[in-house]
Amino acid sequence: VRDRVVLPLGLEKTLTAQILHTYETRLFPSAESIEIKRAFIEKFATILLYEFPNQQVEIHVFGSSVNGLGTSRSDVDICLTTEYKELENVFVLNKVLRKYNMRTYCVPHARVPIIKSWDPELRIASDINVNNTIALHNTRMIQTFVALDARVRPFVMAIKHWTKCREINDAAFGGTLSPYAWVNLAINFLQMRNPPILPVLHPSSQPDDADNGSSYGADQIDLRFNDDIEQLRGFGLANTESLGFLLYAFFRTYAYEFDFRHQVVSLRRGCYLTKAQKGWDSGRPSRIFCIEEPFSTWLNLGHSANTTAVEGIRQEFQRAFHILRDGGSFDEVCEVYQRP
Ligand code: 3AT
Ligand code: MG
Repeated sequence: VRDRVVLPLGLEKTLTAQILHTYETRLFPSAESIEIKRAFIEKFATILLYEFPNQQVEIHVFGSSVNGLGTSRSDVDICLTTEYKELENVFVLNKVLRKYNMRTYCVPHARVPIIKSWDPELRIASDINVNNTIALHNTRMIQTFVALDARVRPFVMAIKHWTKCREINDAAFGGTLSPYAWVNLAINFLQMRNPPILPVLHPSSQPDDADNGSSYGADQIDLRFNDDIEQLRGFGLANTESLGFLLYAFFRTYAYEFDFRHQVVSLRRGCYLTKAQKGWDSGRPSRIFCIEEPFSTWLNLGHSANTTAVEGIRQEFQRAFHILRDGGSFDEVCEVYQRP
């Protein structure tokens, strides 16, 4: 494997062009889709105002529709903030939305309870939570990374696209990894290039690594990170690797180099930690593929994938790597998965 580190220059250039082509023609969100999202937020705000005229309820949009990594088909992730505690019961809002013909269902027992809604008029899906503001911070963190180097957006979107086509991007129903987990993996990879393309944004003082979360409540999370884009701009310029090479190296890394048994991906630190360091070496089935959540560091974003799922994901990395190594195209890599 090691002697295949270099992708022939011709292939690298072709691959870069293919990624950019897919990015520009299929991944970059259309003006129309952005307008639909805006119209949906406006409609939602009107409904809230009408239904809860005496309560202050604020709408915050997070996730891929604002972090720069969404496509035309991405859903809208919404966080409502309010002092009106009754709204924290997802069934309350669920009932309201149904009055307006939204198709909805509740996921009340998730770590973050949400309402999943589909608006048949505007044809748009959304996930709505109430008063869970942590994702607003990690959204701003991802926005910051995306702004720092022109390669980040097409690189991460290409990976998200591949995971969707290969059906390995569904934590809740597919038992694989969430889009957010994949984004963490992709950004950490860019931090670990030599020279690095992306910096570490978080302060080096750490919550106790081996902590299992018991002493950290949601209100005690350290939310600090460097979001000074102007100061950080140009950080990755010493690295001149192309998109094609980066994608090839990404697949190779996770196909053959990353030590799933012992290593933990940490975007917070911009490196790999060990499972032992984090106290994650007990062999639990939720700790096969370890990706540390950058703010809530006791959470493993890979918890949804069990041994079989991780084996399937590794096979996908190997498949993608082999296709590119043998001169195949990005379209072949992203061929829609055919169930056996
Ligand atoms: P799509 O474009 O919708 O596929 P996305 O980037 O919106 O991808 P997700 O739908 O997985 O990603 O999640 C939406 C946001 O929710 C992303 C992140 O800000 C937050 N989030 C998701 N999972 C977690 C988690 N385990 N811990 C903290 N925040 C999370
Ligand atoms: Mg989303």
